Amino acid sequence: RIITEKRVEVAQRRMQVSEQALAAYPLFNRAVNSAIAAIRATNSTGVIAEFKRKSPSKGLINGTADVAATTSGYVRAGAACLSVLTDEPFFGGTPADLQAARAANPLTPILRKDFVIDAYQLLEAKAWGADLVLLIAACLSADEVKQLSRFAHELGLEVLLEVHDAEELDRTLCDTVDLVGVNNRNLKTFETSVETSMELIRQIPDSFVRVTESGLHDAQTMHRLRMAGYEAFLIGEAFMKTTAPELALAT
Ligand code: IGP
Repeated sequence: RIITEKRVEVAQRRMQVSEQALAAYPLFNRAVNSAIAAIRATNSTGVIAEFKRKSPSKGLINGTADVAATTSGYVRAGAACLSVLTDEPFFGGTPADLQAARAANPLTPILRKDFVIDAYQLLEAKAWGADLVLLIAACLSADEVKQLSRFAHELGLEVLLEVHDAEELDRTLCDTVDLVGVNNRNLKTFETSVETSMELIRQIPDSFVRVTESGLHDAQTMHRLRMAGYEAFLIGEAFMKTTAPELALAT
């Protein structure tokens, strides 16, 4: 259902803004900030801190947080990388959120968090100031992952491939992705279990930056995941549900 709606959404935006117009955006030719480099830097926390107003599983998480203040607070507190939702129907995100996060954090890598199904969205990501994009194995064929990740690389963007299980990993992992994220959230029940990450780590070569995603909220669990091989931790709700998300990572 999400994919069908995305196709309509992308077709509509493409009619308003052509590929040529995106390529003329001032940020389109900027040098990107490498998420791999930021995550692997000495002293990196490995935290990928997410700006997310609402979600299908939790409903409204935070309706008042300001994207520039929140993301720059994350960075001051040591986030290695930012993730900004641009999906409006399900997550309440907008292209303007990504652009505001970019303007507020010139040196930090930013992930465009959306359901990418079309190369046009990669041009948008570049034009809006993203440094990396998410490809979700559950939404894409192996060929699509390969083609989209190749095109992302041509644009200078890094690629985070998201998987939920061994089947998705076997089917879609290819050497044109840079980071591999294991989503602890079961998309059917919306429940999270870090055991998903613990089980799949063995099957992801350490040449990829291995990321554990969703349901993370305590240092002890993160330590366990780091010992298992995870270099990065994608965290949204635990920060956004507080009254001052810009301070949440520091505390
Ligand atoms: C963050 P959490 O439980 O900390 O808010 O999770 C992130 O992993 C989650 O927002 C997410 C997501 C996605 C959202 C993971 N994959 C794909 C939208 C689409």
